[in-house]
Amino acid sequence: MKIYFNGKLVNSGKALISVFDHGLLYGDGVFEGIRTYGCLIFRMKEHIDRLYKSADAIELKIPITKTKMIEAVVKTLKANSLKNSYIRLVVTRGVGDLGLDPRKCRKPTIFIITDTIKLYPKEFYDRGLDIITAHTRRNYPKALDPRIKSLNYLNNILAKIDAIKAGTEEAIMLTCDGYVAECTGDNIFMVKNRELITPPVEIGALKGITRDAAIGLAKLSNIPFYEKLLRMEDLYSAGEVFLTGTAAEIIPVIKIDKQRIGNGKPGEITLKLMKEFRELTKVDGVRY
Ligand code: PXG
Repeated sequence: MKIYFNGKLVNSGKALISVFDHGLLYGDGVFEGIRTYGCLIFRMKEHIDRLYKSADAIELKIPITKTKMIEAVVKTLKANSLKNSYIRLVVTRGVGDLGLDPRKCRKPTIFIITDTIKLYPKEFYDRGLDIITAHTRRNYPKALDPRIKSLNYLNNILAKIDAIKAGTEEAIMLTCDGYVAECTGDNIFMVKNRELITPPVEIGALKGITRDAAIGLAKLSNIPFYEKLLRMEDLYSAGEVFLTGTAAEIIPVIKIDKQRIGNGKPGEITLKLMKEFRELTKVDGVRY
């Protein structure tokens, strides 16, 4: 497998990070997870824009232009003859010394991994997910804004451990004030009285590319949509709940904390959006 590593394509065994890289020492860096459907890179521009925004937010200047970055992604995909793949784009602060000082890192490290994608089994989509509320709260936005897709995912990993211990696939993370934020690697939506509702990202959630796509599809179908602060009680009493994410796409949730959601089956609006999203993945993106 070829990896793009600081401007060159190298064999995976040669794509090695220094132990002094601040991405490793401090989680000081940003990343993106992008998907290709056939030879279409889904919402490539949006992912690249979010990467540069995340970098900006941590005052990390990516040394190549967005156009060069897209070329690098395409080059890596082609070198691995991949279709229907997963792209991991990573930019770290680079090699520094053992101190925190980012000024010691003179050159950001950029690497791109393209690989096959690991998906939830089909029955999860047919039946819906059974999830829990994590004990771990989402990062406080004024400490580390969850809108930054940084390499520091320990907050999410701790919540993922909560999910694993409970025998579930995902966990809902609440803000420090107890409002629903998102899941460990997915955004969350509910449907009530045929209205679609999701928490605003400002309270502490990633502005998911799939989230935006789902909102766009709902608007096209004239499904009333709004952002609102949600408590767990709102989710428990929802007619439908679903998650959105690059890997998961749109996936129904039928149980939260052992409580049945709606009639315990994927809901009508969820199924409609799932179907429309799959159509969208055939046309929305950059071809290579
Ligand atoms: N919230 C968080 C915290 C995420 O990490 C999403 C929402 C959904 O965003 P997108 O843009 O993908 O719709 C994410 C993204 C993984 C994995 O392996 C998960 C994500 C990204 C990359 C890998 O579980 N989640």
